Amino acid sequence: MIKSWGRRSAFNVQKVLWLMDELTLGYDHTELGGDFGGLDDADFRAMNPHGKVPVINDDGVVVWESHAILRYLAARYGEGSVWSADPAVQSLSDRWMDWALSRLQPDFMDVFWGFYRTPDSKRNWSFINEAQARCIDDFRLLDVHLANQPFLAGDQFTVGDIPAGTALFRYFSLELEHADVPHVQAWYARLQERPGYRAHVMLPFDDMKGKETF
Ligand SMILES: N[C@@H](CCC(=O)N[C@@H](CS)C(=O)NCC(=O)O)C(=O)O
Repeated sequence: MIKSWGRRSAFNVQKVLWLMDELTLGYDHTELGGDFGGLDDADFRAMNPHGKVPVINDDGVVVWESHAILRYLAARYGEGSVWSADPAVQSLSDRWMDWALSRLQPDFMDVFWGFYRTPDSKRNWSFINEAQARCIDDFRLLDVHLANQPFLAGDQFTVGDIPAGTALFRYFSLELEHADVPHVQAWYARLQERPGYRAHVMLPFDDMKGKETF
């Protein structure tokens, strides 16, 4: 059985747990990091020298970095459903995974940390507003793409929907002005129909409000 580590409140951990549900994989999950601690334990560092979650161990194959884990699991267990063996087809997912990691996620994290995880009295509104504007641009770009197809790689849900999709719940939950993006909203509604999304991504996060540490 696959073993996985990481606090369930962590955005990057949620991506992995959601995919494992999509693939109906059995797994044994241990909460680690944040208030659970354990990131500096020798056993954990031996698996991931960076001391970050998520990490998985699939019958001796240890993988860290959330998108490396997504690709490993999808390629091993999801060919024909969330993964394609055809590099051209798979690239339709891959580009959105990499875009989410390099663009959307940092932009949204600036909003999330700057606004939600910073106590009111310490908020830097010019920083938040600037990050907000970047997020709105990102979501508008997604909106144009999703105007012609229900999922990021085409007609079917794939692993490519997971990274950007994970950002939607917290983004649309924040009491801030949001981008007017009907096609992204429709995609968000489609994702909410998926049990793995509801179970692992749509989790209350109010305990993080004003909390400046992991
Ligand atoms: N790029 C890495 C980032 C890993 C990362 O920064 N993980 C955070 C949680 S999202 C972490 O371990 N933080 C320390 C903690 O939770 O205590 C990935 O995608 O896996």
